[in-house]
Order: sequence, then structure tokens, then C-alpha cells
Amino acid sequence: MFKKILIANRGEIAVRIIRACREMGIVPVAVFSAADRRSPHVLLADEAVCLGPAPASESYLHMDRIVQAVRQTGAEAVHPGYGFLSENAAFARRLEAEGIVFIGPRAEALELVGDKVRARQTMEKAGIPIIPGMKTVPTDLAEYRAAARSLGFPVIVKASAGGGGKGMRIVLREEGLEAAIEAGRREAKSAFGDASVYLEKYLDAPRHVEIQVLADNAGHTVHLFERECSVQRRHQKIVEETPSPALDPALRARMGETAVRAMRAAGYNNAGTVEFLLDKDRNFYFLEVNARLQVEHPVTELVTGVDLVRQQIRIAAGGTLGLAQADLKQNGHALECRIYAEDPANGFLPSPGKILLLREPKGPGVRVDSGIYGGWEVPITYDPILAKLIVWAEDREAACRRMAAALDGFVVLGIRTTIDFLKDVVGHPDFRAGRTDTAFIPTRFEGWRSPEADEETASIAAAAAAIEEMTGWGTASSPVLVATTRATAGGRKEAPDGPWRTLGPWRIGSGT
Ligand code: MV4
Repeated sequence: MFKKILIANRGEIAVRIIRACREMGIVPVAVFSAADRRSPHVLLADEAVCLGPAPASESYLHMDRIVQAVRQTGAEAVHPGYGFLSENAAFARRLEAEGIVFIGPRAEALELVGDKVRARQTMEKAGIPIIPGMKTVPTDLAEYRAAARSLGFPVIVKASAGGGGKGMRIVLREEGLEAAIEAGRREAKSAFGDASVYLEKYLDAPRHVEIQVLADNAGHTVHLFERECSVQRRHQKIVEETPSPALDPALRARMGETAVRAMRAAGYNNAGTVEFLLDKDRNFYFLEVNARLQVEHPVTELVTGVDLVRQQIRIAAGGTLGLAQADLKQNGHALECRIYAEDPANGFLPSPGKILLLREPKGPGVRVDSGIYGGWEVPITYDPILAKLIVWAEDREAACRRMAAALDGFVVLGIRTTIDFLKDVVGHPDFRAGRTDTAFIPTRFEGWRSPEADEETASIAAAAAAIEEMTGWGTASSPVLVATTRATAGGRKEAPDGPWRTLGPWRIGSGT
């Protein structure tokens, strides 16, 4: 087993990986940028190396500097987390050439699944259902036109190098095809440096259901069931859960077996996820492979009892899977909510700044994977995820109630967050009924506004005011809470600065 691992990431996922290292008796090494000097992952690690200035290209994406940090600290392996260099085949190759272990799949597997058209070809050959569409990237418009006619409109333009919705265009009629291809090509070129796009039949409001897979280097491959991730906004997942309310045992078994076959066909090793779209008639189609540990991995951990980061490290160190498919069971239900430093009432604009007060929920079945602390300043530079709130309970209804209560107990003052929005999502009757396709957020939550102030908010505001007195922030001495209405004549449009800035329609005042 490794003695020392360097974690080439930041935030909550770096903290999560540091925790796994500690439990395994491995020394965790952090890296950081100038914007992250006081970040939790830096404070928690045994050693920390500054990579460079704040921009990711100068720090978390800078391969030379990461390799140098590995050399300097004597680490034997690198865990890339998610994002940054986690699915970068050149990085995996570079580490291999330097004699450093990349905790993830081999470079060839990363290359294969990173090319969506190649992945579709591989999956089709292996008998995996793929979405009807093109299997090569055409050279002229006539080929696109012929394919679109035979598929029937609507079709969708997708980037071969892509993923995550970049370069994607829905085309309703033939008249729009050429412009959509051109727009898709431009977007793909600027996002991935590769303009290749192809066409698929467009599926209306499918569900996004993905299967977690583990594969060791000896070819043992198992799946750890599904995650339902249909609750998304602009390709950003918001709430994830397992089991999926859309699957029954027979469909679950078929999707799990299909995912294992897909990963075997790709020559895949370590942890990865096979994404599927599930249509209204319960047909499922291969979408893509995510060749990394995913943000939403904790729901799988809570329901299967398997520590996925520990398994990744074990596999990378040459160990075998200590798990057989027959040993794996789903126990109870888990939900995850992603807490972002974004303002949901203002188009989800990033909301960086100092966290003035933090209260994270705790209790039976409540897990918080957090990358923040009270008094810390959230930098603007990176992905705005602050923490993940994950709950477990014996069934879906109990898990929803536990999540609602835990969200009520999650307080972040000083910056705006998605917590109030998540309360409304989890409280929505369609969510409670498990009716969550990919149209759920766009159709039910367009133009969402924060809820009216309630007793809970009032008591938190009172607490904040008391803190103000103790710390000397602001000027009020005996604050009284006064309800205000947003943007009404005579009312405040903006709360004053200080910890109550994010309290919604309340202000600290004299009671008049
Ligand atoms: C689709 C689709 C409908 N039909 N492909 C979005 C991200 C990218 N990875 C694939 N995506 C989609 N591909 C066909 N042929 C609808 C989506 C899609 C979506 C997929 C998963 C989760 C959320 C989504 C939201 C909008 C569109």
C-alpha cells in the first residue's frame, strides 16, 4: 500500500480524500493555489505545497508543477478527485512516465471514453443499447441532412469531445439543422479544441440514471447499483439519490449488468460511472462514461456500505476487489443536496465572500462533506460548491423528511447559497412522489424566488444579531427583527452588510 498520496484537488472532495487516506494510514499531501492558502484541505493535510497563482491553469491544472510537488514530497500516487485533471489522459500518461501512480483508470480507457463517437462504436459492438444516431463524424452537410431525415426530427447535435451539455443543440425542424451544426461546432471548438459534432435522435424529458462501477486491474468488475440524477439545472446536478424511484428490481438488474459489460468493453479499471438516459417507455440507452470519482458518490456509499475512495486507492495500489457482485445489496435510501455559493433568486450568480456564520446539521443518518468553515472567505475563482448534505434513512419518504429537517438546520450567513432553493425542491409534491425527469427543474422552478420569512429564519436572525453584539459587527445595540418585503416602495431592496445580509425579507431595526 502507498505510504503517501498527493491530492491534486481542492474543496470538499480534497477533504473527503484526505479523510480516506487517514483511515488507511496513508499520509495525505495537499496542493493549493494562492487563493486557497487558508482552505480547509490545506489546513487538514499533513503537508501542503503551493502550486502557483489562483487561476487553475497556473495551479490545479498545471501538470509540471503537480509532478514537481510529488517529487518534492515523495508521494507515490496522485488522487485527482473530480474536475481539473481527473479525466485527462495526457496527465495519466505523464504520471505513468514519471513512475507515479494515477488513482484512476489507465490512459487508454480515458482516451476511449473521452471520445463520445468512439465510445458509441465500442458500446454498439458490445451489444449495449445506444441512442439512435450517427456512429461517425461526417465531413459534409449532406451527410448530416440524410442522417437527420432518417432519424426523424427532433434531433440533437452533440460534440464528440464533449459531455456536460457543451456544443449541444436541439433541432426541431430541417430548416434549423445547418445553423445548429455550425453553432455546435463553434462551441465545441472553443470548449474542447475539437469541432467534431454528430447527431442523435432527441429523447423528450428522459431521466438520467447512472450506474457506479468498480473494476480492479485483474479484470474483476462489479456494479454498485444506480444513482438517479435527473434533478439538474443547466447540466448542473442539484439533488441525487439512490435507489432511483424509476427502477424496479428487473430493470435495475438489467442496467447494472449492461454497465458492467460496457466497462469491460472499454477495458476500464478503477472507479467509474456509466450514464444512461431512461425514456418514458423505460427503454435505457448508453449516454457516456464518467471516468472519475463523482460528486454524488456518497449516496452510493451510504446505501451499499462501500467506501469508494478507499476502493479506488486499493485498486490503484494493485489490490483486488474484495467484493463480489452477490455481496452487494442496497440498504435503505440516500439523498444528496449540493450546497453552492450561488444566488438562486438572481439567476444562480456566484456569491463569493466571507462566511460570517456557519451551522452544519448533524444527527443520525446525516453526513456533511464540507469544504468550508465559519470565517473563511469563499474565493470566486473555482467551482462554487461549498458542501454536500447527504442523508440516509430506511425508505425514500423518511429520507426526504430527514433531508428537509437537515436543510433547515444548515445555516450559512454572509454569502448567498442554494439552501432555500433546495428546501423548495425537496418539498415539491412531484419530487416527493418521485416524478423527477430532466424537465423537473426547468418546468417547475423557472423564476424561483426565496420564500417569505418564517419563524426559523427569525430565530436565526436573532442569533445573528446577538453575534453582532458580541463581535462588534455593525451598529445596532438592541436589535429587533423587522419583516420587510423585497422591492416594495418604502421597503429595503437590499439588506445591510453583515451576517444578516442573506436572511431574506428581514432586517434588524427598531421595531417600527
Ligand atoms: C440527450 C438528451 C435527449 N436526447 N440526448 C445533456 C448532457 C449530456 N451529457 C447529454 N444530455 C442530454 N442528451 C438525446 N439524444 C437530453 C440530454 C439532457 C440531459 C441529460 C441528462 C441530464 C440532464 C439533461 C438535461 C437536459 C438535456
